[in-house]
Amino acid sequence: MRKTAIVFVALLALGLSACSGKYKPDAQAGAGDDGTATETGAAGATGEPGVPADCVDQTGGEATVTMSDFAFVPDCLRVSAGSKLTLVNEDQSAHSFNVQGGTISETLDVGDTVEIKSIDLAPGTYAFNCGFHPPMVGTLVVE
Ligand SMILES: [Cu+2]
Repeated sequence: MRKTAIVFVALLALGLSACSGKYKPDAQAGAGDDGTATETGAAGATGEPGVPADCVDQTGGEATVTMSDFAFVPDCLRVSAGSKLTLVNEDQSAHSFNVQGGTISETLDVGDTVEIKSIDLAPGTYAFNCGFHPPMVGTLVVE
């Protein structure tokens, strides 16, 4: 029993040293590659300042924002100017949806759905928020 354990430990030590010997050069090469790729990707993907890279694309003509757990879902969306926007309050509290500039301002009670037939905003990036809950904020990108 004891012999087996010693052999096992010895093999483990050999395995670890072999791994760590190989690991270092690979890790350094990988880090360099990753760093370069990330920088290139970020510059290419996020052309607009203040717009998260994971902003949800809803430019197909119909967009939806849901209010849930005191947050907007999604909290960043891309829409086409003139398209329909549906607001749904699935939360246990009333919320409002106010777009920067005041062109869209809606208050939704619990369970309410509001359809805005046409997003009449010039292309650009607009902040939106809930007037009742300051942490509830989002970004609307109109294309
Ligand atoms: Cu709210």
